[in-house]
Amino acid sequence: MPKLTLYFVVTCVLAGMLPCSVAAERPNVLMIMVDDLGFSDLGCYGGEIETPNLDRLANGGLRFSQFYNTAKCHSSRVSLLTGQYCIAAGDVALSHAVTTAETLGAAGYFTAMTGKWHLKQQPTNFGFQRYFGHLSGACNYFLGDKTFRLNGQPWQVPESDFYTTTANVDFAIKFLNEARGTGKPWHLYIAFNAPHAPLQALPQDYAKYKGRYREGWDIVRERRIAKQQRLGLLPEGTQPSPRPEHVPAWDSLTDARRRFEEKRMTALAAMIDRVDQEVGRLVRDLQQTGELDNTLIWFVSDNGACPYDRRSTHVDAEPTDGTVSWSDSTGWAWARNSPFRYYKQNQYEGGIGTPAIIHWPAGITASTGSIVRQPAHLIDIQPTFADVTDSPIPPQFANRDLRPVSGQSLRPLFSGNRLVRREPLHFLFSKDRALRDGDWKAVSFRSEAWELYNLADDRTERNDVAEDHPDRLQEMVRRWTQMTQDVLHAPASAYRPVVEARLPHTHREWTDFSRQPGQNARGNVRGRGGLNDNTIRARKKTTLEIEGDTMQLTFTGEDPGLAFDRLPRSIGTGPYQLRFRLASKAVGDGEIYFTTDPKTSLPKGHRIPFPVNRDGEMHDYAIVLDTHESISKLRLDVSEGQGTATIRDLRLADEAGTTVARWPPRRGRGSQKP
Ligand SMILES: [Ca+2]
Repeated sequence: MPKLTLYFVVTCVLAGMLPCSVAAERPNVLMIMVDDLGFSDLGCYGGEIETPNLDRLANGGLRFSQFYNTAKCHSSRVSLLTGQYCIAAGDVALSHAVTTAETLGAAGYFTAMTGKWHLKQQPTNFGFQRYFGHLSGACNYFLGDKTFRLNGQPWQVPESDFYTTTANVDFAIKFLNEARGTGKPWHLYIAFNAPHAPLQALPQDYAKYKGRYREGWDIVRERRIAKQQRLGLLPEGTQPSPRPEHVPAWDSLTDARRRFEEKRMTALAAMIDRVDQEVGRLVRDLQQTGELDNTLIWFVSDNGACPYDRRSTHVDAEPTDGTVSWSDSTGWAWARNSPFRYYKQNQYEGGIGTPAIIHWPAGITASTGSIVRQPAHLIDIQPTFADVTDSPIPPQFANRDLRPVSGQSLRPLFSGNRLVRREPLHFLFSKDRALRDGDWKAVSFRSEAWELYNLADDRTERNDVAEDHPDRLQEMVRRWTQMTQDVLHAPASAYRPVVEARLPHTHREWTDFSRQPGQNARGNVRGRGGLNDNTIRARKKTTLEIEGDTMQLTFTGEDPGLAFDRLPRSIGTGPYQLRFRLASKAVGDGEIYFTTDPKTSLPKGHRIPFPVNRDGEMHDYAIVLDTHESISKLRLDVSEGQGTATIRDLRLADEAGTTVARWPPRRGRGSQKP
């Protein structure tokens, strides 16, 4: 072997290409990310969907039982590419980070990407020398959209014979052939959009799964859990989470609902099967070119199965061309995240737990087909790539103010060793929060009261032990808050104290099974509200900090304000008065928007301008909202541009002056001031 290396060095020096001696030994790196795949969807994770190619990679490599993503599309992509938590990296702008393509590219790799980008600019602005795909978060699988690009230029989607999952691998193989011509090792990142909504499958794939989901989600979930137990995926004695209140028993559904739900899962299975077929096609290409042995293949999902049931058209048809477009089903999302609780966006295990497969015959010495049971996270990918390809992550980069990488190289796991985690794993997406520290996990549903679980014997988060371990929880919340500030550099609104929990948890975009199939249009369904229903949303260019009953607002540009997207049912019907105290040091007057029609998006609807006293002193306001219907959405803008304002005692009163809603709500258990 040393002789061979020497021969390469000599040849390369003579040819004037010194780096190729290293290149001959460094692995190729293939990163595959799928979109909204449930923890149990793959065969090797308990699923009945046929995924022989991915199963083969797992059996010839390693499979993780505790690999984490960030529970959402764009934030997972940021962490995968940068080794950092999303907000720390500069979010979609990646302004505080370098990507895997930039790191490996600087070390002599040929870099390419296909599929969904979902961040600012284009992959070709972040080190990918080749790119084919869509910049958008989702698109029609057959018709595409206007965001398709090929190597930085707009690309016209063909009018027929197009399907994104297949096109991604067509271009991947084309780019690999180019890479081979350069003699460099390569780094390819494929970001499949499947099985993200719209649920649309190739006819032959859909036909394969027809009739397989007639028994419904209760039975499918039971079978998946039984298979997971056979596979030894989770510790013996793991109890599956029970069916939540918001998912009805399959047997209780109407015939029309069952017909539609069966077809939705048929489409999802077909889309996932197609991903597996395309991965198989790519792996065969690596086999034929002799590259499979020294290619590190890494497969993950960006988040758990999606429960958001926003809009479906043509529910009586089959979704096998671009004219039919269906959204996800909360019932199937529950079954697909077996045995865990909750979904995409939630930081429970059902949201952040992903199948994760690593395959690298030349580099993995741990027993093939074994299960890695230590926690790992997308932030570990970039450090691992840097480690195994000898491509140091640069400490500085032109025009970017880099922040430290939080992930750690997982290379010790490749040889069956333990990884010593330097700090807890931090989770935050929008209002959903969690911290994983050793076996302990603190988690909050949409900034409602913190819960505490010991995952060593309760991976499925069934037994909240917050009341048994108040000191531990308080310390974990303190640590979460400190990391949110010091590691993520998140705005204060991201770590404002949690509020009291409203149980059972609900979300207005989960399937409303009392409606006809297809009638779950976004925003149609209201949550169960109480007096303290709280969904204040700081609009763009607005930062909101809450202290007691005081809301402190900072405006950084035009058109700032507060939105109330989910008003409690208890508000009854109008007319109402919106009452508040306001001290303004910002420019311009105020306006209120409201609508009584849930389908209407503000600022459409009613508008009420009002003058604002801008002397910085507290003044009382009472503005009449003249309607005899029930308001569904409200927006309060107290300024037209930059400045600061303080709002106190904000409440909605009925005609008699009785308060029917107030903001902000009371604080709940586990509140922790930074
Ligand atoms: Ca996703």
